[in-house]
Amino acid sequence: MTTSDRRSEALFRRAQRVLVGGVNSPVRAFKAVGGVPRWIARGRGSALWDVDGHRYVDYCGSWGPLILGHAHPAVLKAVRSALTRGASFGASSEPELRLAELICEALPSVEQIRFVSSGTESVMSAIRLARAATQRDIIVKFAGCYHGHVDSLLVQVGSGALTLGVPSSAGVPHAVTQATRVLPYNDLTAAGQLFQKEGDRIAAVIVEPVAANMGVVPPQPGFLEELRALTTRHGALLIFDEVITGFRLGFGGAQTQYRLAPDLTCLGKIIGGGFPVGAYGGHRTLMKWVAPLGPVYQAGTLSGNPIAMSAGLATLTLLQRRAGYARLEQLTRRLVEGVRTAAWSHGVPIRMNSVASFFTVFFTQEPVVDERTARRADARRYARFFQGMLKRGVYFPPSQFEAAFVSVAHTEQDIDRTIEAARLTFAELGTGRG
Ligand code: KE4
Repeated sequence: MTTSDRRSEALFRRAQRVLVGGVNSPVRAFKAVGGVPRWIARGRGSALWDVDGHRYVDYCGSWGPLILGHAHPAVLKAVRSALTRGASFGASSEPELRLAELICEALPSVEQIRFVSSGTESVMSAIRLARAATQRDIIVKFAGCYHGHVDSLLVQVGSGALTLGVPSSAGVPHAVTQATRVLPYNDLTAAGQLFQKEGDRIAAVIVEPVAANMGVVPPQPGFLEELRALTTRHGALLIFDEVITGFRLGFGGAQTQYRLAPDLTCLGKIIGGGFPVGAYGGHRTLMKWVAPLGPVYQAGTLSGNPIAMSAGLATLTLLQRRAGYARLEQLTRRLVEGVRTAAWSHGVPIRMNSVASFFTVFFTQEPVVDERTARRADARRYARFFQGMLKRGVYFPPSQFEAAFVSVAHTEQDIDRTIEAARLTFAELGTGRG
């Protein structure tokens, strides 16, 4: 720790007395990258300032919600105005209706939605709905995909039977994961074999249409299309977890980008503009199973909270009007190319997977197409890269297995500065000093 991290270090030490691990979400503890987790004083646009006064170009973006950047004036204005009318009513108010209408207009497969307060809640609810609507139990997920801390999805492949899920977290009974199957991402052979064996018992397949939680791993051509065909053929539902890709991969999300219609869509992050939010939705014939219309119970004190709804509405309205996606993707492409060139010119082999405005720098020479190849990347070298960038004023996600995000607030200068920081960091890594 340098003296310049003194306040972060002091706050982190104090926090460990009253907050588990000093954090409210594990990845923030910097265990994967080491060093002192930076405590943030404020953010604006593409910049973060920590409590020791350091400024960073931010590519963590609060893990995805801040596609407009920090403290966007339009979001601040909407939230300030909403706050003057009260924070929460436990009753319906117009912002939730207007945001629902905007989302249903943007996503062709979504006729009705239900707001909740996190991505985890949206996934948990969608799974319960899928099981009820199909009267089946088995849920299929993909290794390396993360869908929130839903008990039945905190699984890894069990030994022996290739697809049987076994708990990957303490506190999750085996009984809860017995109806979960785990397949390799991008592996249609394995998917076909599982459906051949158990297709008539599968309630749903849930997939990140572009995986981002093993680092960014795009779907290979035909992967999503075949999942759609398999689920349709066997009477199972297809759930797109678009908590990250929703309104990130263009205004219509991955389902519009890939021209596919999932049966259910899970959303979060961007639709709340940085406030606690989640949503799940689909065709009204499916959604009618959910209380108060149907027998699937799901509820939430702060679901549809007017402040979060107002922030989401301001965010999506601005995205819809300005459609800054082309510029976002151009900036991201330039950044990815610049970082890749910097690495290879210093003899540091990396692979960069990027889609739209999110990407991952993998420290490996082989293509990263699933969790197995992602896990072969050198996470220790990523940690040194992370620290090298951090000391040069660039804040990447503190884990090799996460996505970095560009926002509409990022400037050409930010990109140039990031590429220069990468060049200096790779020079260090190339000599083994970093
Ligand atoms: P939340 O419950 O954290 O709002 O959303 C869960 C979730 C669901 N689906 C996908 C595809 C997700 O990426 C997430 C959460 N993403 C992580 C980062 N990859 C959140 C960061 C954290 O856990 O601190």
